Amino acid sequence: MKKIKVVSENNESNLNVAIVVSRFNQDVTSELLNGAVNRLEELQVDLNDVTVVEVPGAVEIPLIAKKLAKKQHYDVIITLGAIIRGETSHYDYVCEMVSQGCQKISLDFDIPVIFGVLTTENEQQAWDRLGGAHGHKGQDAADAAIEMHHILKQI
Ligand code: INI
Repeated sequence: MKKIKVVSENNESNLNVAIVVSRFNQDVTSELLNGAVNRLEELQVDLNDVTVVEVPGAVEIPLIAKKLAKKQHYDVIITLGAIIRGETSHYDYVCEMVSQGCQKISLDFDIPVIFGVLTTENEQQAWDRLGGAHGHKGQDAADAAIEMHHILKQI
């Protein structure tokens, strides 16, 4: 059995990263962004090679991710957002649109589109995933981006 070994050089210079972050529930999404950017920096990604695009809400993420993918300039795209359930079924539509949209772009354009969009029942569950009991999903998104980049380079 041959196993693909993921080698991280711990120096990710020349890695072009695009981050699409939504403003809806902005307290949460700014913390996602901080976590992702700090982690990229820790991994030696040159922040001059990181482009951040803000959009109004999670529904708007896929179109911008698609435009960025089409440029063929970025190695990975990280999407960040916070969808928090309200009293109506709107939550379900938003979740479906953004998740399916991101997956489609990844497969259509052969580029990792990391899904750092929180989908939670309430705001507390979101904070629990931003340095609380469930780690930090912004950092996790950055880690997943780097790992996917290395896997793709090796297959
Ligand atoms: N957008 C979010 O990013 N999170 C939410 O929780 C949310 N809710 O609950 O409504 C939300 N709605 C806005 C949506 O993403 C679009 O911006 C809007 O529908 C305009 O297209």
